[in-house]
Amino acid sequence: MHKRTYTLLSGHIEDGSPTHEIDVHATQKEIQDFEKQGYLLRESLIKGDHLESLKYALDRIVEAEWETKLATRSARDRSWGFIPRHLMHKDPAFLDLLKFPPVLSVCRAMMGPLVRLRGLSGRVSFPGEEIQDTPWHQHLRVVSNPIPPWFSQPHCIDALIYLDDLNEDTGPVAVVPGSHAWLDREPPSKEVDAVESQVVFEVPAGSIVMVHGNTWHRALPTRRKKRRMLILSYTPTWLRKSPHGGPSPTDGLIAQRFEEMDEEARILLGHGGYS
Ligand SMILES: O=C(O)CCC(=O)C(=O)O
Ligand SMILES: [Fe+2]
Repeated sequence: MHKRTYTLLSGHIEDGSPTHEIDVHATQKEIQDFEKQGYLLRESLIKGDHLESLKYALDRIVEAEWETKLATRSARDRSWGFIPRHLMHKDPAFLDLLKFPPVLSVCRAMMGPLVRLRGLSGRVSFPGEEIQDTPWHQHLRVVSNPIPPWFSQPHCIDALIYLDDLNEDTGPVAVVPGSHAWLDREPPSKEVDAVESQVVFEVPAGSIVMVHGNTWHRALPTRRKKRRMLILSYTPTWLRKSPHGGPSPTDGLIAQRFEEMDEEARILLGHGGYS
């Protein structure tokens, strides 16, 4: 843990240049490595009751949405599994992750104080005839080739939060170190073969792998046991929320609680925080 201070250069604003002191839940070396490698592994960060409450909440959402999912689904040999979206709108255990310091403080250390939620979704994969894994992919697919002179490189940090142990039964996760900085190529489309220089993680439940949104990654197949994970994602305030899953619900938990939320929460939810 260390402190990092960022002062916003907004001196023309009457109350001066706001200074943000961040208690970063990582060492300086971890932050430097994250910048260079495009990923940061935090083992067993979520424990005990907190971990159980997240598993419980995700199981309830899977139960509630399962029928609709099955009804709209065609038979396939291979799929990503079940990806419930907009989780913060659906359960207080998820809304509580909005300001989760071990993730948020690292996002602010890397991207500055002005960050917002890009989304919180889940991924639940099951063993069975259909292979459930993901091909190589990256999350920020907005880079053009060649890079235009005034291209704004988007940054985003995705915390891959594992609620079950990752192993041969559930499926490890693989990332390619340094790939976040490759702006001239994309991951091999639809492929699942090993990529040279990949690292593969088998980690205990409650571990988090933070990745830059451009980092190439993939989940290996779930072979023998159900596997549950969450993706908690932040970008600078001036980027948009994730397009996946369509518009945010207007009648969920966030709509109900918005009036009583503080300014920090509102900014984190995409309301202001830039000029
Ligand atoms: O399940 C995992 O380990 C990663 C999932 C993933 O990359 C995704 O859903 O975008
Ligand atoms: Fe992903």
